[in-house]
Amino acid sequence: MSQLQLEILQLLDKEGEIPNSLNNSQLSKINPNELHANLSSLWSREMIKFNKIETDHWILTKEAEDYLKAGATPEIQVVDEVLKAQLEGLTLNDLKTKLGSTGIIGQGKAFKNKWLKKDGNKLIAEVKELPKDEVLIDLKEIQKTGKLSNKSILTELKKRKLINLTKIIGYEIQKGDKFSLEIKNLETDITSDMIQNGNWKNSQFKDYNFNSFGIIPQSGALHPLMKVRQEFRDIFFAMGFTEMDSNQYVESGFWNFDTLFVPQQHPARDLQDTFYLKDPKVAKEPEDKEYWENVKQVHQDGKYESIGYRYPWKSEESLRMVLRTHTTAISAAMLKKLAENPKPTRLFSIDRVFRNEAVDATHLAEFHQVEGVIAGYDITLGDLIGFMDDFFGKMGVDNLRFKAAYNPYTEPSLEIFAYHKGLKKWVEIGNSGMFRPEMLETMGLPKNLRVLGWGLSLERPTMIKYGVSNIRELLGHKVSLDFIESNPAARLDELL
Ligand code: FB9
Repeated sequence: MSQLQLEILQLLDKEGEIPNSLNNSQLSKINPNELHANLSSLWSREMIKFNKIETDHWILTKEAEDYLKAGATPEIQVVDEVLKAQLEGLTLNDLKTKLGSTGIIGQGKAFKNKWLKKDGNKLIAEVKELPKDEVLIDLKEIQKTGKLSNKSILTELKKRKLINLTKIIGYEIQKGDKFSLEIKNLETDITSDMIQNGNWKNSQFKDYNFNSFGIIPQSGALHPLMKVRQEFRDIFFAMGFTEMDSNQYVESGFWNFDTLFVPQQHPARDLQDTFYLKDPKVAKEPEDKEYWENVKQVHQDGKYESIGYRYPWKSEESLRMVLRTHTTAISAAMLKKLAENPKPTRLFSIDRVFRNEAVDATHLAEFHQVEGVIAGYDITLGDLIGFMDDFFGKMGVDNLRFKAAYNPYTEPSLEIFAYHKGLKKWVEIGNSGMFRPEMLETMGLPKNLRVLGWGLSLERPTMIKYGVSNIRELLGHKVSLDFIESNPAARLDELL
């Protein structure tokens, strides 16, 4: 038994009960955690019963303590200086010289209390004598007792960041059914020796606590992004999609842009949007020379009933190596392969992409793109819209809206919107479109095998799902491992 446990039992024996440990001279000095541990030990032997009492307790901030040290609030110090200089008058600069930042803080409050007025650049007292420093008196009361009866003053002082609310924990303690001033050694485990030598008969065993939780085993934890990625993968698989092999982060400009009919002067290809590699700087030309020529022709002169962009297409621009800016580069390679054996197909990928753009609380230079493509004979924009309803419907997001948009590789293109109940506004949840013939027919796909595609990011839904406001809480070196291990997840549809 600890000395503290003995003191608690002796206090109970003498006084019958302890209404609040905070009011007890001995117990009020004990660290709350130590007190709670000792009470729990005695409670587990049914020697005592106890309840936690939480009391609001206000404490002063550093600024408020500085006011007490100065002996007056800034507003009183300001009025005092103005009254002292009443004859020659005091300017704001004089005040700043005399009181520094205290003068700035104080004169605002003094004006608000109508203790001062301005006459040109001079400060004039509206009072004949120094007012009572009510705020200082209240701060002294709070410092002494931790409370103040006037709730509106408490609110005002909290707003001025002069006080903060804490909780102090006390305990009401009574005698338990097995109260005693001594603790019999309770056995916790029966052993084979006790059974053999019969000692078990005169031993007292601690009750088995069926409510205690087992020790949580140390284990790994999936990153929230990987959990949401798996949710999307399950949806794609359930809808008949095959996952693309997307682990190639470096692409040539040819596969990242030219195959997608993105013209070589498109702003997306500028340095401020795309990461270009120094080594290797350029790619080898694709083996399929016919395809290479087709792409060049459709950009430069037009082909497949398209007038193209009519600019001098440069092979060196096309061979520059980039960090892929979208997983649509992979989709292009897979659709080119599909041209060898064209048939209705559903493909998806969820992987990292890189954009050389300004970073902020919700955007980094890389993110995970979720992308789906569906090849089907004579499918239309209506099929795309209907499929988006199905796809997002599977994560509980209904009632979508669509807005005409532009992508170099899809026409028509649509931005996808859903209504966010929390923000009470429509939010963009993705982008989509019908891939252009200049891309598909150039690959050798049959004219009537149309392909729709859509994409969204993995980070945005994950941030919504886990209530993350800054993407750095989710990705990067500042991520808290506790967050990774213990984040409670909510369904996406509960939050949109
Ligand atoms: O993810 C986005 N928003 C989003 C997604 C889901 C969500 O919650 C889930 C439904 C429950 C909430 C929000 N966006 C796309 C929209 C915006 O966040 C946008 O500001 C950021 N976009 C990224 C690109 O920005 C540089 C998100 C990313 C994006 C945009 C377009 C595509 C992919 C990712 C695409 C595409 C595409 C189009 C046609 C054919 C193939 C691919």
